[in-house]
Amino acid sequence: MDELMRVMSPKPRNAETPKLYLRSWITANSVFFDRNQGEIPEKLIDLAEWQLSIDGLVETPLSINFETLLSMPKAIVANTLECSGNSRSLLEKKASGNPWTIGGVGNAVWGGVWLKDLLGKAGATPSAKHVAFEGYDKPLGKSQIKFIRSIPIEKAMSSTLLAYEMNGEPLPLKHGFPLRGLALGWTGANCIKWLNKITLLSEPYSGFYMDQVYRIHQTGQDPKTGTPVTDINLKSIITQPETDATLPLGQTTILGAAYAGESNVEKVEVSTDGGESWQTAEFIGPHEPFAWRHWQYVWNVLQPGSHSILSRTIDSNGKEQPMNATWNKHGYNNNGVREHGITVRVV
Ligand SMILES: Nc1nc2c(c(=O)[nH]1)N[C@H]1C(S)=C(S)[C@@H](COP(=O)(O)O)O[C@H]1N2
Ligand SMILES: [Mo]
Repeated sequence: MDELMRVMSPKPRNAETPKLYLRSWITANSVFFDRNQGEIPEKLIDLAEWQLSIDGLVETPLSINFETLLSMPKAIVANTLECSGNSRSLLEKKASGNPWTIGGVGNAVWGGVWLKDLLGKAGATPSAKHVAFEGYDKPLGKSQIKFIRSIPIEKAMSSTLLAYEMNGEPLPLKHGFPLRGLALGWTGANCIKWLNKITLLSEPYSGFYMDQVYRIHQTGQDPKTGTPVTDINLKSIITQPETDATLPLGQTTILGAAYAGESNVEKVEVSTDGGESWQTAEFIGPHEPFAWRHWQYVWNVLQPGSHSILSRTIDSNGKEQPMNATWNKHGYNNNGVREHGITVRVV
């Protein structure tokens, strides 16, 4: 098969979506970014054998089969998923991890069941404060550490979907077939693929993927003392033109997307003079909670030469996208306006 993605590592497979495919509101399953710590299972698991267990601090431990899941009320929601490390390579100071540009993000319409409906069946006990998720993918490397992470029970009960469908199709193998967690508006690390085990705990799950990584911390700081990555930071990206493109004089359409995790994108502004002046962009396409908003700005360029284009967004709470990102050791949550600027040459 032709490779449409920008592959950063083949095993584990880590690949980002090229800008071209970020121009559509729905990111097609075939070009949706791939982020894996372990091995993508070799083939689709037999649904007759698959089970999801729910135990720990519950009144009734459960084992749910796929048929039962399908018989439960189905929810369909749009949700933009972004890897915590997305845009890391755009930081001025290098940070460790996969060198994502802007393509570690995508938007899909997911179908599944609300986690709260399942937790309702199992009955969370009052001491249950965190919900841990585990998938059946095999870890890679010597350490053999499984990708297990937990989220607070409030998030689990309010806005977490267990998805078995992605853009109207069964969840593709590499995106977690047959079931994945989706903490809506939260970064990818909170959305466990190949999900088959849920455990209710009295405190956050403790393990490598909770304590050593996915925390905002500085060099020399104990990662454990850092803040865990949760909801996606307010951010806008430019998807057209390409960086360093050569453009003719006259009208050029600048395209992009803006997203705000659990918040609502209110406004996007564009600068074509490196941030001296700003114009309001026009929204295009759907507007759904937890999903990005696409925008355009028609720029009438009268001057040949090099131009610096920036975009910035504001959410409904009046929060502004920062001009520069806050650096941290793993380069998580890079949402800087300057870091996401592009340069074009007009002739
Ligand atoms: N079981 C499992 N779930 C996982 C991961 C993983 O390696 N194993 N990677 C996580 C990370 S860091 C991200 S960003 C998303 C990526 O989801 P995608 O590959 O469907 O885009 O899956 C998350 N869920
Ligand atoms: Mo991620």
